[in-house]
Parts: sequence; structure tokens; C-alpha cells
Amino acid sequence: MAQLTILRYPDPRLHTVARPVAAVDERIRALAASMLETMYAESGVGLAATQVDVHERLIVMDTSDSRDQPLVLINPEIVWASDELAVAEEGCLSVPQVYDKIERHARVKVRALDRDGQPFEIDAEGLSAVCVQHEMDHLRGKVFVEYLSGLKRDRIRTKMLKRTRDEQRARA
Ligand code: K2U
Ligand code: ZN
Repeated sequence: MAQLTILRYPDPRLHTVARPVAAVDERIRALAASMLETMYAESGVGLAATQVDVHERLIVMDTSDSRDQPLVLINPEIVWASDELAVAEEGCLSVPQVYDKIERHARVKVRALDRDGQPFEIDAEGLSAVCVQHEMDHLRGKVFVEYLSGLKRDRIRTKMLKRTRDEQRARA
């Protein structure tokens, strides 16, 4: 396993649409393991392959309080979503230290393949529902700040570009 580099907004690669995973093999299992290692190291509760510059339909999650219940979702699809909506505070490992309220479906049913290629379904609500919708957005090249106003998005873009520039200078 290895800790992976997370793309930072507004990196254009974050807007890539991921392709389906063709085969659930050792490469995908190793990638999922590295994504989980990266997610835990960054205190995230989810991570999409897009964020580590791999453009295949794979997300990992762990919304447990004990941080020991990892979920690997390969070729995930939302097969049902509630009409009821809910607003939650979101953040993103690709947009560090930025949080804002986003409205999403309160409950979703997700179908995916597990790390062994076996199909499974989860009924998600609460943080799990928010997280899986957030990650599914990443797989279609969408970052949560795109739901915000143009003014907010521009300020976040400027802030992220400055932070990335300052960090690069500090490493030079
Ligand atoms: O995709 C990511 O960048 C990981 C996010 C996923 C996430 C966003 C919003 C709500 C739940 C999960 C990270 O886990 S960011 C850390 C975090 C966790 C809970 C709430 C806000 C931010
Ligand atoms: Zn994110």
C-alpha cells in the first residue's frame, strides 16, 4: 500500500469523467487499499479515485465512529434516491479547510461491486448518504464547490491557488 497524492481544486483533472472498472483484479484491490490508507491519513470519510488522478469508477468510504469499517464501492450506481432532501455541511480533501452547506437526497440506495467483484447494495442515510453522493459527484468530474455561488467559487479558487503556490515556494 502507499499513501497517494490528492489533487487539489481547481486542478482540471478533477473534472475528468471516470470510466467503468473493466476488471476487479489485484490492481484495483491494491488501489482501493492505498486509497483507504490515504483517506484515513487525511481524516476523510470518503475518497474517489478521481481525486488521486485515477479515472476509474472506484470510491472508498468509512463513516463509522470507530474508523474500522471500510467500504470499497466499484462501479457504484445510485438506483434509488428519496424525494426528501437534506442540507449538510460538506468539506473535501481536494478543497482543504473549506466547508459549506449543500442540499442532497436524504436517503439513497447504492448498488456496486465489492473488492471481490461481488455485487452488493447499501441503503444510505445521514453522513453515509452525503458522502456517497459527494464521491459519486467526483466520479463524474464534479467538485462540491460547484454547487456554490459564482462569487464563493471564485474566492475558493483564488484561495486554493494561493495556498498551492505558497506551499510550492516553501518546498523550493
Ligand atoms: O471526497 C472527499 O474529499 C472526502 C470528503 C467526503 C465527505 C464530504 C462531505 C461529507 C462527508 C464526506 C471528506 O471526508 S472531507 C472530511 C469531512 C467529513 C465530514 C464532513 C465534512 C468534511
Ligand atoms: Zn471531495
